[in-house]
Formats: sequence, C-alpha cells, structure tokens
Amino acid sequence: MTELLLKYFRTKQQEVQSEKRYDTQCPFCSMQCKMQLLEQTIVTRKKYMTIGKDNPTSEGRLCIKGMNAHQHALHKDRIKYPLLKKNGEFVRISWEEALGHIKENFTKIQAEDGVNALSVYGSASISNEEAYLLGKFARVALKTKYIDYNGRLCMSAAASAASQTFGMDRGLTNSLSEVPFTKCIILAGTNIAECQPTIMPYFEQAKQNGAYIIAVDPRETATTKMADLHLKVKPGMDAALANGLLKVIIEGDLIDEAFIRERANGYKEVKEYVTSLELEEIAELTGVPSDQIQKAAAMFGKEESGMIFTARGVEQQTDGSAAVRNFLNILIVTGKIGKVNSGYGAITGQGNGQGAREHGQKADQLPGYRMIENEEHRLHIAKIWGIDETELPRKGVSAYEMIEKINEGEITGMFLMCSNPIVSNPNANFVKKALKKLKFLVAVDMFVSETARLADLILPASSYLEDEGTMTNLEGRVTLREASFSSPGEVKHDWQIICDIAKALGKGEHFPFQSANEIFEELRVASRGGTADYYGITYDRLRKEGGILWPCPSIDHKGTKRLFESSFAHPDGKAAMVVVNNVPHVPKEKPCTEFPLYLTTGRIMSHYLTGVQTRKSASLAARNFESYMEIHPETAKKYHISDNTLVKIESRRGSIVVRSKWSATIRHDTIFVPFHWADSQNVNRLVSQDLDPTCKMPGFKVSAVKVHPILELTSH
Ligand SMILES: Nc1nc2c(c(=O)[nH]1)N[C@H]1C(S)=C(S)[C@@H](COP(=O)(O)OP(=O)(O)OC[C@H]3O[C@@H](n4cnc5c(=O)[nH]c(N)nc54)[C@H](O)[C@@H]3O)O[C@H]1N2
Ligand SMILES: Nc1nc2c(c(=O)[nH]1)N[C@H]1C(S)=C(S)[C@@H](COP(=O)(O)OP(=O)(O)OC[C@H]3O[C@@H](n4cnc5c(=O)[nH]c(N)nc54)[C@H](O)[C@@H]3O)O[C@H]1N2
Ligand code: SF4
Ligand SMILES: [Mo]
Repeated sequence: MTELLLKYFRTKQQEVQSEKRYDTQCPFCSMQCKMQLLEQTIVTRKKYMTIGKDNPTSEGRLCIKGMNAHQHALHKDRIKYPLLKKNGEFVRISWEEALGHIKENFTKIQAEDGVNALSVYGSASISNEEAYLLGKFARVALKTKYIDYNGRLCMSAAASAASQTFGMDRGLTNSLSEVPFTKCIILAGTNIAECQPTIMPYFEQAKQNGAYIIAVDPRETATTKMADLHLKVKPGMDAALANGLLKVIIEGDLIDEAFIRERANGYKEVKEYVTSLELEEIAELTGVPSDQIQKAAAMFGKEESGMIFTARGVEQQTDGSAAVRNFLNILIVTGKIGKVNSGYGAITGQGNGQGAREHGQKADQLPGYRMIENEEHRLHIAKIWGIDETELPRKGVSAYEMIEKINEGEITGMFLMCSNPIVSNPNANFVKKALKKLKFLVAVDMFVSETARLADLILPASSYLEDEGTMTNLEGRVTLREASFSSPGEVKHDWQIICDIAKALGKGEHFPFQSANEIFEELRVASRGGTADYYGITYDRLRKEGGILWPCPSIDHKGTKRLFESSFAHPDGKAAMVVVNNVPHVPKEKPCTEFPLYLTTGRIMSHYLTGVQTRKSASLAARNFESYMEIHPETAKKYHISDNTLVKIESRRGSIVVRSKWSATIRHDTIFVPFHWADSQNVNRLVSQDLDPTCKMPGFKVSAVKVHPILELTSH
C-alpha cells in the first residue's frame, strides 16, 4: 500500500527538485504510529504526504487520521505569534510582552486571591517531558495545588481500577504481540476499529487463529461486527453485566481455584454477592438476554487463555472505576492474568494517555506514579526539585472540580495547555460561563480553539512535526518522537513556553532546560524507584531499540513486556477483588416520561476529540463535516423523525441541533452522538456534571434526553 502511494506521489518525478523526509509519530491516538512526512519541492510549490514507518506496535500501518495529520499541522490557521485580547480582538504581541503580561497578572492574582487562585489545566497529548515539567511548574514555579488535566476525562477510571485491584496501572498488562494467540477476547465498551484502527490486525489474527470474540456495546460498530457474540448492553449497565458473567463462571465451576487462593484477596465476598443475584434480574437490568450472558461466560471461562479489554464505554460512567474492577474480577477468578496470552488492557486514548498519567500532572500525583500525599514520595521529589518538602503543595481537585472552583470564585486564573475544555467537559454551558469569570486565562494551543477564544492571552505551540519528545503508547512502551520540521513564525515548544514563564516569574534556576532530552534526564531520576520507573530508559536506547516497555529500572534492564507474572503490585503481592453492587452509589440518570431516551456519546474514525485539529484537515472534514444522531428507525418514527433531517436533542442541561441518521443496529432506547463538534453541535451541552466518586470521571456515556424534528417544531 505504502509503495503504491509512493509511486503515485512520484508520478511527476522529473519536475521534483528536491525531496526531504521528516521522521515523526502520529499526534492522535495511543497507537503512536511511527511515520514520515515527505516533502517534495516542485518548481515553486511544496507537496506533502505522510507514510508509515515500521515499529513494534503499528508495524508500519497508518489510518486515515495519521495519513492526513500534516494537513492541520501545515494549515494556514496555525497561530504563529502570541495573541493578546484587546477590546475583544486578538492582536499580535511579542514574546517579551506576553511574558510581561503573564508575570503581572499571575503575581496580582496570587497577591489578591492567594497562591491557590492560580490553576493549571494540562493534557495527555503533550510529551512525557512536557507533562513532567507542567507538574513541576505548578508546584515549584506557581506553588499552587490546583493542577489537573484532560486525562481525568479519559483514563482516570481505568487507572484507578487497575491501581486498586492490581496495585499498579499500566494500560496493557501484556504486549500486543500476545493478542493473536489468546483464545477468548472480551471487548467491553471499546471501538478499536474506529479509534485505534492500526491495532486491528492483532485481533484479526486472533480470530483467524480461532479466538472467540465477545463485544459489549449498546450499538453495532465496525468493532462489534468482528465479534462472534455482541452483547447489546443498556448504557451504563456494564457493572451488572460483569456480575452476571461472574455468577455463571463461579456457579459453573469455571474458576481457577489455585490462582484465587494464592494470588487474590476478597473472593469469598464476591462469590457470596454474585451467587445471591438472579440471572434473570441481571438480564432485565442490562438488557442482555440471560442465554447470551451464559454463553459469554461459558466461552470465556472454559478457554485456557483469555483477555479483557475495556475503554471509555465502560469507564466514562459515574461508576466507571467499579465497573472496570468487576471486569478485573472476571480475570482473577478465571486465573487469566499474569500469564502468557492472558491479561487485561485498558485501551488508552490520547497519544500520551499513558505517560501523561504517570509523571505528575494529576491533582494527587508526583512523577514516577508517586502520590503527593505520601510523605516518602514528597521527600524524594522535593529533593530532586531542590526545594523543601514543606514547600510542596498538597493535593488539589479534578479537572471538572477546578471549573466548579472557578465558578465559585476560589480559582481566578488559569494556565491551559493543549486542551479545549468548553467542548470536552460535561455540562458545557456551565463550563463556558465559569471560564468567562476568570480574571486571566492563558491558552497554549496551535489554533484559536473554542476555549482559546475566551482567553486573555494565547501562546502559539509547536506541532508533533516540530516538537521532539517521548510518548508512552497503549502498551506502556516508551517511544521517542523525533521531530526536525521547523516551526512556523514565533511558535515555541510547550516545554520552552513553560521554562520561559518560570524564568519570568523568577524561578528560572529550577527550569534551566535547553532540550527535551535534558528534561527527560531529570524525569528518569525523578521516576527512579517509583511504580512507573523510567530510570533505565535513555534517548540513545530509544533510538537503538525502537521503544522500551516500563518499568525499566536500570540501563541494562530490557523493559517489562508482561506484568504480574509472579505477584501483583500490592505489598502482599495479591490482587484485591471487590464486590461491585448492581446498583451504583451515584444513581445514573434514567429515561423518564419527559426525557425518554438514553444518550450515549463517543467517536468516529475521521475526527479526533473536540475536532480542533481534524476539522482543519480538508480530507478528514470532507468525510464528516457535521455531527449526527444515530437512532433506531422505529424509535425515530415514534418521534416523527425521518432519516437525514435536523433534530433538536434536549436534556436537563441544554440542547443541540444535529442531523438524524437511522440505524437498525442501535438499541431502541438509545441514541448516539459523536463529540467532535462545537457550539450548537456540542453534545456536552447535554451531559450531566455527575462524577464517579472514586476517580472523578464524568458520566459521558449516559444521559436522559428527548428528541424533536426541527421542521415539525417550526411548522407549529
Ligand atoms: N477516530 C478517533 N480515534 C480516537 C479518538 C477520537 O476522538 N477519534 N480519541 C482517542 C481517545 S482520547 C480515546 S479516550 C479513545 C476512545 O476509544 P473508545 O472508548 O473505543 O471510543 P468511544 O467511541 O468513546 O466509546 C467506545 C464505545 O463505547 C460504546 N458505549 C457507549 N456507552 C456504553 C456503555 O454504557 N457500555 C458499553 N459497554 N459501551 C458503551 C460506544 O457505543 C462506543 O462504540 O479513542 C482514541 N482514538
Ligand atoms: N461527550 C463526551 N465528551 C468527552 C469524551 C466522550 O467520549 N464524550 N471523551 C473525553 C476524552 S476521552 C478526552 S481525552 C477529552 C479530550 O478533550 P480535549 O483535551 O479538550 O480535546 P482536544 O481536542 O485534544 O484538545 C486539544 C487542544 O490542544 C491543541 N493541541 C494539539 N496539540 C497540541 C500541542 O502539542 N500543544 C499544545 N499546546 N496544544 C495542542 C488542539 O489544537 C486543541 O485545541 O474529551 C473528553 N470529552
Ligand atoms: S490515529 Fe492512531 S491508529 Fe491512526 S495513524 Fe494515528 S496513531 Fe495510528
Ligand atoms: Mo481520551
């Protein structure tokens, strides 16, 4: 395929004056496909194309987003200079002026409203070096406890579940190379075919090798089509479904008794609870017929090996972390973890969704997956940062809770790097109103995103083509993203911006870095001895070895492909099973007379997150230029909605207008809307602010809504 494309690219070879190649990695999902940008100069014009490069994870494959990523990076709308809002308009200013404004406003806010009145909102789309530095910047340069990041909306449920059950959280417990050889796979709330397309051959090979695949999703997707059995669960009922599977496995004696005895705590309580449940009640609760629950449990239980993968369908729930823990219970009772071809995978989302949750951007975290409330951890990091432990702030609050604190006036300034929270946070109307109350908002972005539009100052950041650094992919494999393309205008790397601001605030001595590698050298040492130990990883090694799976505690350590082979990461070495109640602690919104349908949200192949980047790409935007609502034709008829017509969707929080798309394969009681569009198509205007009490994940996947056709409304 790549060869064919190259041939096409080179048809007018005689006219080509020069060709350059730039090594990089895709800026989008957690596969972190390695790629190259080809640049040809033809007379006075430059022509670009992106091709895949071989590597152990994506093996040279690219999906359409990767192939077209250069279209946004090279787009004319890139911000090239610092922009200051004056009388409602953005005007170009110099970096010196921008830093002066930041110093003046940050100092004033902290003097007037207290040190914690400044907040930092980070991202899992920045490199490990930048994520590490942002955490250090908040604690050392700003001295604020308020820092959190967009990964809170993404990986927090899976991360908290794995930490609680296994004692540590790395997305995949096994490397992808084992997937083709496993015998049974559960794909729960994950649409890998559209969200990590280059992963698919691992699963297709498994199927060819005879694996039985079970998918759990309220609608049919390109992923569920691959499955042998599709459990069309009612949105939000995965925890109860897992109880059903556990009940059949335990009562059918499909358990691994020796494994449970030697390697786990809490089995007795789980057994007691699930055996007290009625399978028919679970079928009723989950909408999955009991014979299908029995079949899925029997297939998973009887095979010698098996893997369970979860993603945001299970996790973005107000009981997301408990639901994941219940799927982990299934792995433990069947002994399918810590073994060859058996294990768990939380399919990571963003490019650095793994690494960015390990090095201190989270409200309660320090580098190396250390905890900010742990005295030993505080001492270790304070020493490396050259400050007294007492100067290190304590833990702050989660992303959405920071926005609540802005609304309450406790936080009055924000430094936002690489995220678009008014589109991505739940209860979007409220979020916009709250952010408008800030005295000073700085947004660091490549574009004037919907959130950057509200900022007082926008700082221009470099793209994946320009910014070197390490990213940790969904396997837990640390990779080095090379970058040699030069940045446009006065654009700077995120890490340079952080260092420059620290310097302007008089904290330059703690931020003397001249390259990403220098930051990585400090990160290595900071992570040493922590759960996510990167000490043995160096840029040299990454260049030679093409990626290393953490933990990697010493230079001569090969990295860790499979976790938990002899023990789990809790002090007693055992996994902690937990009883997960069918009825969650935080009640979920249920359809009622006024709001009769479930709304669930998610992604489509051609767009990425809030769409700021992919909506700029002509090729990607052409595939889907507007949002839509997937609805069952029978449900649509009930509400007088024809196919391909504009509809208004309303919840208790707000309303949006999108186009209808009939689909006979979605549940009758559920509609689906992707979240890649903003303003009147921003589906987060509908989603509730309720959070999972354990990990503070919003419930993006369940809201109660009503739908009306626009035409019928206006004809009244
Ligand atoms: N094309 C594309 N790829 C992406 C992204 C993107 O925006 N676009 N984003 C990246 C990021 S950051 C992330 S986090 C990942 C997300 O990857 P996924 O989690 O796979 O993506 P989603 O579409 O959010 O949700 C997955 C599936 O969950 C289903 N679902 C909805 N509600 C429920 C439920 O209650 N239970 C169950 N079992 N399933 C449910 C949806 O129908 C959907 O098919 O993708 C990454 N890759
Ligand atoms: N309803 C609903 N809402 C959801 C979800 C859902 O499934 N349903 N999923 C949630 C999930 S999983 C996620 S991950 C979040 C993501 O939510 P966001 O973080 O808000 O999404 P992005 O669109 O990635 O925003 C990134 C911004 O940073 C800019 N940017 C890109 N690269 C760089 C860079 O290198 N440096 C800088 N400084 N800026 C850069 C982009 O232009 C863009 O404006 O959304 C969440 N929201
Ligand atoms: S979006 Fe994901 S699968 Fe597609 S090319 Fe980029 S990293 Fe690879
Ligand atoms: Mo995500």
